[in-house]
Amino acid sequence: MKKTLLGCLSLAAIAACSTVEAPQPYGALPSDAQVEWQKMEYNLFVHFGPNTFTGAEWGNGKEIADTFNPSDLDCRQWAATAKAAGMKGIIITAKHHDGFCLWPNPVCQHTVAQSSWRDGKGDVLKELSEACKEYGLEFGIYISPWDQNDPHYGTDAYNDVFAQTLEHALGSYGEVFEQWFDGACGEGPNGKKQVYDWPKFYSTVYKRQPDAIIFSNVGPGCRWVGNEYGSAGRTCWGTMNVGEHTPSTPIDCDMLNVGNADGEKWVAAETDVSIRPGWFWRESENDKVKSVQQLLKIYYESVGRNSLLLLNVPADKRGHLHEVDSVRLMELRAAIDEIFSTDLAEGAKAEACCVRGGSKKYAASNILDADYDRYWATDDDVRAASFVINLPEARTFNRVQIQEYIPLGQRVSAFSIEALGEDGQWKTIANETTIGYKRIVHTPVTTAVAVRVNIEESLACPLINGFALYMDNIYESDEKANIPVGEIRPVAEPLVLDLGEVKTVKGFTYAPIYKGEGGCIVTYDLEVSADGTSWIKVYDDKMFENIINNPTEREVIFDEPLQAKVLRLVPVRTEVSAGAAGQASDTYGYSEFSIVE
Ligand code: FUL
Repeated sequence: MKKTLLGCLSLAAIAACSTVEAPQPYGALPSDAQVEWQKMEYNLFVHFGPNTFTGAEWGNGKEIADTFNPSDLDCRQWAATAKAAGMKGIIITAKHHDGFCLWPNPVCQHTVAQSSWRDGKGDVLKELSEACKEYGLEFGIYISPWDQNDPHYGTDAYNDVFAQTLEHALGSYGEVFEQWFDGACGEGPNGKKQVYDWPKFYSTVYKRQPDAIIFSNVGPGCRWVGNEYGSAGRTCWGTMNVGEHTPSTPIDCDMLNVGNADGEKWVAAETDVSIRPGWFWRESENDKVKSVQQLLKIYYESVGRNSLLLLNVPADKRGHLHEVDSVRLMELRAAIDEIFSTDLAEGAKAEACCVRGGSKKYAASNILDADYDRYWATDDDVRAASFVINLPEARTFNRVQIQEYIPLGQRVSAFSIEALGEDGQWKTIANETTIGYKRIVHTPVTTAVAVRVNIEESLACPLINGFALYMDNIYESDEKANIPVGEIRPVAEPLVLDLGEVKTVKGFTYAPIYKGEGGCIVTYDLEVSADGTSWIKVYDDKMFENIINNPTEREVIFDEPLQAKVLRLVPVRTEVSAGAAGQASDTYGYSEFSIVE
């Protein structure tokens, strides 16, 4: 008591001793589980199933159970790799669109139990959940609602089968941190239409896993980022107006990418992207694993933009993460460690234009301490404010990391960063919009003795709990890496490739344009000719699986090599992405149409 009284004698401490009310939460708030989920930052996605053995991106549900036959499944290798890569959890495709279950699902006849793999006694979910426990990783499950095998699909009965499937998968393997609902459905105009019972699915998940984060296009736990190339919006709100949308209704992908200021629900963006062009492993893509440069770009555009990165590394036919991919993950880890190992704001002192009630509890120094739950705050009516980080000496950096205290809501909508040079001049080095859980801003290489962050607009009084400076000498360029440029064409104009002479052709490749601009060819006819006048149809209404969401180059190899002088790729169905669903478009983009010799 005596000590407290003495403390209050100093003027500075008077405010500390008086009660300053804590800031009120603002807008839609994350649950504790959502905050913990966001803190995970970087997780592993593993696509594995019959497609691993057939080379398909989307199976068709007609694969026999024996198709799935890993020669040496080793989930401990996946977990050890994820752990060493710095990831916090693993999500496995327990059931993809082909309907095959990687666990013995009692309500389905198309599972590991019907296969001869390990005499029908194998269980990937069991093995992976145990490996996750052993390595201290969270375990998550992807289950596709779209099912091309289940005989009930397209009828009400399927909703019960699907709910029971969820109940079994989520109730049998201990804690599940995330349930992933894929929104894709490639049935096409004549396909089966399923009216999903989403409320039933959600309640089934929560019954078994009350704290699970449910992923779908629109949450309720977290939302899809709106693309499969690994980029959250430069403006990225954790909140969004979900409105009447369900996970299976078409939705504006730009809205998913950016979210909504003041959005009615907290559904932060999850950035799912594959380390390879496709989601499933195939031999032909062993040399197409993304480079460290490409992965760093993805890291900055997801973790650095208030999103969680879910990086897919597919398991191969052995049931291992392939060595090319695991080496790349370690290279990425080493790069991230090097970039972020030294906080150049170390030893700095923070000051702010204004502190909530003049109270120490909300002082600018909270920005620099390591305690997540201590933050700098201003008075309630403040919408613009700044803080200065005074460095102990001139330091050189090109990354500024800022964190907002999201448990009380995301607030900042515009901010700038200035640097004080050794010449005594302040210079603006960045103008940005949102911060959120974590924002890593790229700036020019800057040498400064102080850095000032000006919160220019905030929906409520700003709350900042983290700041750091880094120097990245590894990432080379902000230019979009390997983005194909091309042409947008009307559907009526097929792609024609004249080889000039008759050649032996093993197959062909088609690449759309980045982001699927102008749409993609989803289904096509392929015709070949030896003279340019008489044509043979090689494929009739064949599909580039998942191309609208993942508009990467596709290689199609014919069953037998063909003799051809001219090839004609005739679009049948062209679509633009509409949140994992497709909407017809009357144009399509292409950046490449070439042969495989
Ligand atoms: C998409 C699916 O169609 C892909 O096959 C993949 O699973 C990806 C993560 O989601 O919508």
